[in-house]
Amino acid sequence: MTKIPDKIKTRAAVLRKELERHNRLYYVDAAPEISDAEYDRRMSELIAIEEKFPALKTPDSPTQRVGGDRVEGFKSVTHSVPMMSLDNTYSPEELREFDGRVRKITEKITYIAELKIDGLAVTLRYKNGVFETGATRGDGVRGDDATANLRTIAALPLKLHDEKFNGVEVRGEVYLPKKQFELINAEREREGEPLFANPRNAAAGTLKLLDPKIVAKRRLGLFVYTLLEPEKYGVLGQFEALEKMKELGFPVNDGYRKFRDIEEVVGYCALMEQKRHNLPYAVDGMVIKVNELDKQSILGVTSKSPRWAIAYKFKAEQARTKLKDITVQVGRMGSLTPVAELEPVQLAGTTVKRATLHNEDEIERKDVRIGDTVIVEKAGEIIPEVVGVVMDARTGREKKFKMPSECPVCGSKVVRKEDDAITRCINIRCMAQLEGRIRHFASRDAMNIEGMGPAIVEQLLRNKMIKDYGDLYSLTIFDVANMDRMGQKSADNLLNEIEASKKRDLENLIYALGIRNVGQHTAEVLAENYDSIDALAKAPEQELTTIHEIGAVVANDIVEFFSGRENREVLEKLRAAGVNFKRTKKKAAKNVLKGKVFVFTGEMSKYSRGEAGNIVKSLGGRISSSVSKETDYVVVGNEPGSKYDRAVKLGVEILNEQQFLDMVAQ
Ligand code: 3BA
Repeated sequence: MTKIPDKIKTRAAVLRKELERHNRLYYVDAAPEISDAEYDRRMSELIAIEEKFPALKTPDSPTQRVGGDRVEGFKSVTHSVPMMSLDNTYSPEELREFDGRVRKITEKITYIAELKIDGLAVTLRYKNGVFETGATRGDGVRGDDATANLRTIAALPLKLHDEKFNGVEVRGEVYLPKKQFELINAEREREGEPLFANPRNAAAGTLKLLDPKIVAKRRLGLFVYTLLEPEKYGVLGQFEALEKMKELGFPVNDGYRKFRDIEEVVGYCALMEQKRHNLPYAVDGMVIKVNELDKQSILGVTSKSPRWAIAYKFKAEQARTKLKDITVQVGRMGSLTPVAELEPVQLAGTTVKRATLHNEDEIERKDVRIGDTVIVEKAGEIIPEVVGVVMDARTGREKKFKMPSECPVCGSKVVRKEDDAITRCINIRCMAQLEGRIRHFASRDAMNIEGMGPAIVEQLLRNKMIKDYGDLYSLTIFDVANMDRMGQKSADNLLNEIEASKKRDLENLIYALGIRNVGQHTAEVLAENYDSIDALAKAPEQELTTIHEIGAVVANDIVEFFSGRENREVLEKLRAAGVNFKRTKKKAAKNVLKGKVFVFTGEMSKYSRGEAGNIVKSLGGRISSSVSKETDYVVVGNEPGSKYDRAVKLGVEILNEQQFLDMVAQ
């Protein structure tokens, strides 16, 4: 029996208590104090300790929680058979060419035409008729384990109708119904979060969420279309495979049809192209497959896609309408975007009144003028685009557009740098930017000031109650209670939220500052390398670039940010208000791997790369993707790649999985 060092016992106890508290804050109080990434990091650390000293694995440990499920993270999994991709075609002519290629190699075939669901490919495994694991396609060879999130999909059978086939694997598409997509985007708009461009991105984003409870609320859908090891079921073709999967209880989209002739396929594609807008989910084309399995094997595969299948992509839907005016929108980073104000027109099931014109050069290139009749297009995206002008409809009375020389929001001079297509307002006190900056500061992964919605920020700025985010901390109950539609209780809540935000972690504050090119991940890296805002503000550019993952551009942006007089003033306001500028002590104390560079190669049995990486980072170490003289350790799992050879050659210390686990557990 290994003796457990006291240090480890204490650490495990502290982690357990902390994790339980954060779990409660997250699920019960809906008021998390740390980011999901930070939570995962602490959880990984506890898991690592418990693996090393199983005696510490008590039934009440948060690692043993079932249902909480945030434990899982996203392990990477290697697919049993690689998930291929599909070649695309865009015209009936290309479909006929596909048919020609197929018939040159084999004959007496039939085709199955299926709807091409605009979603995310997944693979699902069942053991003894029970859903076991599911993963996303990833790069085709390896994907992310998404079991907990997939389990929330109502259409996904947890138990099959027939249990006699042990080891069933099917593949299909997870999608977000159009209606859900609109609801989610409407909510994101209210919260001031960036919108999803299309249902596919929204589905992908949803499957990546850490909390299956939120995933469940999004109501994802599922259709399957591939049955692996079909011979096991005695099916001879794709048609029978689809029928078999239905029998087993899987959701199969009923748009599939069998045809003998490519002309029939072309006709069916044209029909569905018309009908697709009546469907409750997005369909971006058709998939045409040779039905017979023996013929499929004869046709074989190329390096990335089967020769027996092809996708036929629908054209983006277009409409013709009149361009009444061109207005200019100022984005939250100061970019000026020309927007087409249109005579309302029906397009892909919605009314379109505005469309983007991207930038000055695009307007020039397409020669778009005010008063033109234009073609607008919507390719599954939410923001339609002006793709061209109907030149025949031109009268000569149309007016050319000129980009304003002043910002339409603040009136200060705008600049367009050479080799930049975008015109920008560079006044950091510009309302358009200010609103964005403050909303960003208050957002969930930054200072997480709940209740600081767009309407509130807009009012604070309009009434000149704040000039920057530093002023948020001097708001009084009188200021807040006097705002429109603000009761005493919500005023109290908002002030409490602002007060609570003073205790956020260093990484949240760094992210909240809105330094150009410093996203959440970079902010984390910086917080791991510097103890405080002051240390970061003093860091020379040269030193910053030596940090792994911080490049020259980011280093420059950071130095520039902290050298700006106005920014410094705002920082002083934050300091005076008592906002936490320092990394919490605990984190500093566990920097046992400080400065050590790790490279992973091969597969480990206990952790995915991401998890192992998080452990290293949580202990102050760094991860690199390639072996060099600067590498301190190469951790070698099963089937290591060339990195192993390189480590041997360079004489870098090599650890096996157990040695690595021992190292991180001490
Ligand atoms: N059928 C997507 N791939 C599909 C199995 C092949 C295939 C798709 C399909 C390769 C859809 C590529 C990713 C992948 C499973 C690999 C469909 C759809 N068939 N109906 C021929 O509806 N989007 N996508 N998925 N294996």
